[in-house]
Amino acid sequence: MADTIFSSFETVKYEGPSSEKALAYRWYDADRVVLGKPLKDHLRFAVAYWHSLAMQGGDPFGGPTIQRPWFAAGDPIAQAKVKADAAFELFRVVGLPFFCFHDADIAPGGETLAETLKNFHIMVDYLEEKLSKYSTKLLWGTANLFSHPRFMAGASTNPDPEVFAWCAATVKNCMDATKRLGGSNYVLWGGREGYETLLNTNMKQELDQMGRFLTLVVEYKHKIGFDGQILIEPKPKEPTAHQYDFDVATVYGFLKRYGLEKEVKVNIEANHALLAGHTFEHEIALAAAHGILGSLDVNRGDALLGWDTDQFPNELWSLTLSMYHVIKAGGLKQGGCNFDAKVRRQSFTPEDLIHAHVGGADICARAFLTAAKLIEDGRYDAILEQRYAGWKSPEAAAILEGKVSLDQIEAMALKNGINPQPRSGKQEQIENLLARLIYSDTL
Ligand code: XLS
Ligand code: NI
Ligand code: NI
Repeated sequence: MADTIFSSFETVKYEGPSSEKALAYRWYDADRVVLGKPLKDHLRFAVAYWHSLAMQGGDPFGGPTIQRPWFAAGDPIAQAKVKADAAFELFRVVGLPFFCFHDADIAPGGETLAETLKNFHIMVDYLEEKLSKYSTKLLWGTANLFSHPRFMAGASTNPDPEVFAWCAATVKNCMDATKRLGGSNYVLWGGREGYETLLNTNMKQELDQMGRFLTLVVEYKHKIGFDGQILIEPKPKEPTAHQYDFDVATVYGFLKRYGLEKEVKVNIEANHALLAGHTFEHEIALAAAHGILGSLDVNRGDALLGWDTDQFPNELWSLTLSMYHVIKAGGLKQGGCNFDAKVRRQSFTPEDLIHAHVGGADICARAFLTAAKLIEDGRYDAILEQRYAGWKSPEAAAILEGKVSLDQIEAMALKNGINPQPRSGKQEQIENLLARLIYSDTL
């Protein structure tokens, strides 16, 4: 096997909470059985190819800070193979079971569509070979329909039908590749699906284009017998002021509008939730309520900055509540937890990337264990149950079942002489209960 910048690192192991070793898992005990199955099957962690292998550390004020052998000049396909060799070694080192990629992360673009697809196919073959030699699997594939200038006015929402066609051809190939590589999901993040100014935008036309595109994707999924989930990743604000897939609620409305709510779910990203003015747990709970919870991009933002900083997660409170709602929704199933997170531009060593993933997986595992404990403990669920207990009465249940009309409810209310009394929402009591569990070291 080719030597890579990660080859000298041992695979990071679980050593338990008391371990002092920096590169060891303290909470992520992959084989520990919780709620009936191993932690690794609940969390299904994935490394993001773009942030870990393709990102060079540039920001609006400065160029690349991250030097990797595959960024040096050379034959682009040969370099893409060096990158893939390193990628699979990184997956081995961090010991996480999945990865995710965009077409543009794994293969260089070409001058034409045909050349771009040719490069892509060469690299998909190469990845297929890698997958046969390593235990890593593919969580999801996706297409980068936002970086190249051809997408500046949109991908499927572009005023130019040739761009729509380019995107259709690209997504078709990415779906074929995802199926071939055994992927569990196919993700669509509409990076350029939005607008900068309404002055040059026909919003209805663009939404209809996006609806048609997604319908084509769903039809093609069935045509090729891909049994993975199709997922939309909501995000507000970035890159355009008005993103069409703003948040879970907006995406659900869009899916309903185009009759796709049974076919498409969501990939929810923590920092996108915050940018939309929500919390991660809000977005997860809402997706679960609509039956469209698909997968998670776990990361964090910086409250002081307010853009998509894509940092590795390290905050326990919100993550624990997020995991609680995941468990309550029946788990992530074919989805997983993708580290859509990047190291900071000063963290340019290969070792920095390993520390990042170790910390990320540990905090998520700890959050999951705490959420499972919270559920087993039962006191929190009992408070919630109690709060809504009134709806269990036959009269109240009949209302929800649509068996009574507005005037019948009025008659019932008068007959019963109802006189509703205020009741405590018990917020502080719940917060204290959660705090004791979340910050306890015995899990
Ligand atoms: C960008 C998105 C992107 C998607 C995949 O903000 O999070 O990384 O996850 O295209
Ligand atoms: Ni993001
Ligand atoms: Ni993402």
